Amino acid sequence: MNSYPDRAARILTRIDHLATISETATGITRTFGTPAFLAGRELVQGWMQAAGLATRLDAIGNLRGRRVSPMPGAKTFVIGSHIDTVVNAGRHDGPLGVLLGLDVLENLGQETLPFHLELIAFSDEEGVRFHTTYLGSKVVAGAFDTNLLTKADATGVTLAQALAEMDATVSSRHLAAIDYHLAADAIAPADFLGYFEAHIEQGPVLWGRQIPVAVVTAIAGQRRCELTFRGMAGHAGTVPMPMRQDALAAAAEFVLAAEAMARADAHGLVATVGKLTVNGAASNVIPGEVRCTLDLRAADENHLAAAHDGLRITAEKLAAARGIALTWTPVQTGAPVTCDPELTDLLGHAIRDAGHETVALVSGAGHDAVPIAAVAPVAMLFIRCFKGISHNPLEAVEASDVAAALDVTDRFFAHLATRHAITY
Ligand code: HGY
Ligand code: MN
Ligand code: MN
Repeated sequence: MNSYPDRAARILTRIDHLATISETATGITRTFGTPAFLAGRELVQGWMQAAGLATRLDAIGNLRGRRVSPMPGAKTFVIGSHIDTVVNAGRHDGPLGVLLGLDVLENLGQETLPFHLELIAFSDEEGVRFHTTYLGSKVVAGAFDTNLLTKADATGVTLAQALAEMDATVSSRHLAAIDYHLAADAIAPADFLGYFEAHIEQGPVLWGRQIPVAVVTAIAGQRRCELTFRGMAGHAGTVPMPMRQDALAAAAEFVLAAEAMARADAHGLVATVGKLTVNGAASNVIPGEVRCTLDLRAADENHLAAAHDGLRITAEKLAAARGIALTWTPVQTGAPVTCDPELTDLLGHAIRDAGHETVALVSGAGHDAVPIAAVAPVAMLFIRCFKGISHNPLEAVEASDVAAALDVTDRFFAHLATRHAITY
């Protein structure tokens, strides 16, 4: 068997190779369905096929490789993460979980598993292009809303058109029945034994405590909204201040109100305005229309709902006081998710066996485990990352932490195989 340091080194070499593929001349950006995304997926598919996995691309563009069990009645256990990225991304967010999963499959040897083991590289977890996350894992979970097929990206291309463009081999007949194919790509709950995802923590706890890995007990809920502030464009030199309906000043007041509310919160609420666009922007024009996003997260659903509703009231009041019309559009609502206690306990057991302290964390970041948790037990392993930095080119991991994660994951699947071998 290859040593954990050697296996970790090869994973990181592959991550570096994948990171050279981007939509942009500098940095890493591979959003759903773009040529760079397709090239990156093709690279990973080649590695999966070289490992002897039978691979396929499903109707939403997920890359899937399966190790079939000969056991009668075997169910499917999925290991995976995503291969799409945010803009100017780090290189580990997603690919580390996919390539660690591939390495675990490659090093399983010839032993017979009592379940099918399917590696999935999900096609769209970040939701950058179509502003709705988990497209890939929602299909696998049987939770894909076909109304999303009409969602358009910034250039007006719909998701359905993007799917047609992504895979030239897809026939018009296939597209005509895309609803059927998307539904057929789900793993039925009765056959879905469970899901495991390894992912960088994307937070500062493990870095601060100098611990390589942690179990994830829950994933925070999310509220994503789009806001439009409509005032009155005007001449920057002639309109007296009291007469202005400055949409950008209103949006700026909202951004600071959202930040102040989250800073004052005692239950871990976080609020982010990640995108803000001034329509018709010019230095000598009073902004007439501004659009921005809002991303709210909290571990408790009621607390999240109360924060969302409270902030919306604040926004409406500050807009009215400025003579600004506000449109508040919910984009995505995701309830908090609890990881499966049994699987998580098994993972904690594997961490202790590997000689590490068992730390339990709640994830502020969303993951493909979120939609899957509705139909199957999920477990997640966090891996320490440099100062907790993510969604940033500075994202980095230590090879020794990847080696530790491999050791833990091998043990986790050994425990899982033992447990399910008994039940057959
Ligand atoms: O936004 C998130 O939580 C994740 O990176 N999709
Ligand atoms: Mn991720
Ligand atoms: Mn991410």
